[in-house]
Amino acid sequence: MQTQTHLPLKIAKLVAGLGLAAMASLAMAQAAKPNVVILATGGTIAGAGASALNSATYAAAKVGVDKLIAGLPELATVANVRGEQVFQVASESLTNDNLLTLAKRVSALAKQSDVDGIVITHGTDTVEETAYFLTLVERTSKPIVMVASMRPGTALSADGALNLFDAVAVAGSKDAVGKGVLLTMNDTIESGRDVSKNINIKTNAFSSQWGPL
Ligand code: DAS
Repeated sequence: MQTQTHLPLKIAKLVAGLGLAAMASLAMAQAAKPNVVILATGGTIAGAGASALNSATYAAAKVGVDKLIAGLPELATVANVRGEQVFQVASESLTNDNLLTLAKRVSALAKQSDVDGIVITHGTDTVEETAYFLTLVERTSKPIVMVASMRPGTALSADGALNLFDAVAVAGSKDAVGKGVLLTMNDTIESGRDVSKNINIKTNAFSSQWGPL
């Protein structure tokens, strides 16, 4: 026969059961989403300035990758995301050693079964060179998506957040498998092999003679 003293225990068991069910459904939801690693190297996409009205005066490579991810909770709707700060520099300062370090980290991650795609945040000044270099040396069909921005996150109409969201969505997409190194900027996906920076004052700075993919 049940007594009232058993009721709290019953409720506790029920709550524990619901908790486990919630944890199980959370785990299933996470398993359904691709795992994307963001390798951060600096650039304007990690830049910060004193005035929202001045998008041209700022310091590049100031905001860490964890802060970039925390500032964009929408990323969790398209992928399970984690970040690694590989460097924190303006891309004109990247050295050949830096490029080798980055390429080795990309290769190592691409071999991991728990990584579906890789995003690399980068400065715009040399992102086309890095994208071309990675095109030559990486041997994986997993998406490798470069991303940059023309305005720091502190500026009005900053373009980094959307570019980063697009990069993560592309890196986690099965449609991007086997497409080589890519660059997402300004609502477009470009081939990392062919893309160039063609203007330095607009958010549509990157294009290739073949057009976007
Ligand atoms: N100096 C640039 C760089 O880091 C800024 C940019 O990202 O546009 O490449």
